[in-house]
Amino acid sequence: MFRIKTILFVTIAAAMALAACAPAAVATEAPPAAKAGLACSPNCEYSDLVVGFLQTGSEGGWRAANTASFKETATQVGLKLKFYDSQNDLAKQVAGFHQFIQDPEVNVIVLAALETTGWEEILKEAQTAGKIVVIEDRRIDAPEDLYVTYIGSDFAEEGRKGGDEMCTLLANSTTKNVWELVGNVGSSAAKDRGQGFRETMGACGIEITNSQTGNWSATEGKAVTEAWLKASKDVDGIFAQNDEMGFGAIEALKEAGLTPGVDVQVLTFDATAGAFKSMLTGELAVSVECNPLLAPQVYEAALKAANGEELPKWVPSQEGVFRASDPNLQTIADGRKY
Ligand code: GYE
Repeated sequence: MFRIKTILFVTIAAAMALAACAPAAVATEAPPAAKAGLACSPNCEYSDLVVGFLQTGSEGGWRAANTASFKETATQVGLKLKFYDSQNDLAKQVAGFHQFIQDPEVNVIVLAALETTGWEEILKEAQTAGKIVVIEDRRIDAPEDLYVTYIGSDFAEEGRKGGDEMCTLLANSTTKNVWELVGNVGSSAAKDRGQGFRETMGACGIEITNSQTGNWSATEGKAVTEAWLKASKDVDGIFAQNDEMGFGAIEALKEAGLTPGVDVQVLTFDATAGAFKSMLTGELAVSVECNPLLAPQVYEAALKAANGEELPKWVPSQEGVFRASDPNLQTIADGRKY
């Protein structure tokens, strides 16, 4: 909360200074949207939407697929997309949010939140400015009446699935020591996957004996695992909160003379193409799917809101679990879009 409040104050001050010098001519034709839909309601079409998308930044295969989904679908449906790369920096994401609130052309704002907390005030500002706000990918802790809907995964359920899968993987292991590679601290994906895994891991006596953020990256995932391996090789499973950190851990295990899939079971989340490649070698044991192709549902929700329709506050994604032990894995991999 304090982080975003400070950032907000600085940003508003900067924005006011900026607004003072911005040419009034910037104002374009799109009128600010009414609370219950846009001015074109109830006959709004995708061509009436100008979407400001606040992406987190670029982390790995999942994020690249998510970004591509927004850019490609915008072209397909014929809406104007203003893409903002927050470079995994919360201050930049807040500044971008402000920029879109002040942009008269933008009538829809889509947020993939870097952190769950601190969004209430800026959401109120967006609402006052008549912007339609849709939350995608990561949930936030804010009153639901401040945004149209959240479209994204049940990360806690993914975590619970992960705990169940790790129990199966370690069924014949006398010890069940698991190391956790966490996503960016403060994000809902990281918090909820960790909480969900801890809800089900107890069923088979798993213990998390190391836990640290690898910030969704293969490089950091490898470095963190290397440091742990220098201290001890007493590990039976790696719970990596995304594919990339899992790939890094696999490299570290091999360089330490351990065989992933034999000595240590590695489980990840996302199930990107890279995960299938690694599962087909047997190095990665399981990947719990998280669907990045969310743009069609997000744009559809924005259009419905533009036409004054009420929407359910959460549209959870449909997702599965993929295992190296699956005899049809190659066929499944051949049919994947990301
Ligand atoms: O698991 C990870 C990405 O928010 C679900 O963010 C997303 C996560 C995904 O960096 O790979």
